[in-house]
Amino acid sequence: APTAEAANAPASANASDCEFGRDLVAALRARPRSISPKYFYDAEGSRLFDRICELPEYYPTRTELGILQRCAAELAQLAGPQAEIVEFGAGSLRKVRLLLQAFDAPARYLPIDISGEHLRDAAAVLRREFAGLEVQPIVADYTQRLLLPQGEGGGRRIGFFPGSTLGNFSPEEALSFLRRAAEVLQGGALVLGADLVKDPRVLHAAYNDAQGVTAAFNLNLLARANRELGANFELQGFAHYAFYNAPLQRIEMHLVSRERQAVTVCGERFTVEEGESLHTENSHKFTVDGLRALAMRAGFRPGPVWTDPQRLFSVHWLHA
Ligand code: AVI
Repeated sequence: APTAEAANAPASANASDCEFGRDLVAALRARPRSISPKYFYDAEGSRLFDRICELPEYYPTRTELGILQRCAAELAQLAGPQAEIVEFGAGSLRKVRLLLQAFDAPARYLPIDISGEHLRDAAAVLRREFAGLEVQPIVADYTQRLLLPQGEGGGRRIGFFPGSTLGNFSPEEALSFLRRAAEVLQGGALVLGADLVKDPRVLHAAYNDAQGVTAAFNLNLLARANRELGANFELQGFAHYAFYNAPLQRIEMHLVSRERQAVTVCGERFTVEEGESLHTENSHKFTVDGLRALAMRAGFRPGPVWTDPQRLFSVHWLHA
């Protein structure tokens, strides 16, 4: 017989049905409230992120592309012939293309991504563009332990993790990701992009763009909950709030309630007070030395580092 609790449960949505529902309900119950930034990236969120990368204020994408263009020949030298490139995430065709073009007869490209659709598209484009390159997409969560297929050629295995996505992890998550990466890349290296600590005004502008694309990206989390979980968030009732937390060297993004309001998610009703926040993202910024020290703790031997003339962003070669 159903328990009293089960009998009272709403017929429509059930938090335990999906990870997003479960995590959002847990976030709304907790104090302070926070949720993983991975939930930004549904189709709409990924489209908004692509627009962020083109914004005049969002310097990381442009700057990293410029650095990669300038250091590609040196990366190719370090990698040697017939290297295998393992990309953690497959969101940056433009960036990996620079490596594939510069490397000496790259043998294989293994993009790892949670979205199979994203991977298929990326793989098809690169197969057409690079005849002779074996493209082997892997549908997996690269933050978990990975088993990669054995390399067949004699080349080195080179990991690629651009965009400073490492900065979206907590320090503990970053360390354990790097530890696992060092294991799977043993004998090869990791090419890692890391955004640098800088004038807070530059950072503030990058996450508070004039066109409001970053605000829409942040608010899309609530829109997504309305679409997927049957939640009833009033988007106008929440403000995008992003600031640089200097002691912790990170941009924090929050959604702050403009008024006292009630919301129902997965059949559970929550009250959100005026001024209360849901913490949606951290974007840690690094110093070159700090990043190298972190990489060493994870088992890498730091190699050359490249930056842009304004020292906004850095690209690291880390021997595994
Ligand atoms: C994906 N990641 C590195 C971006 C960042 O800058 O932390 C996500 C982002 N959030 C707001 N704007 C961009």
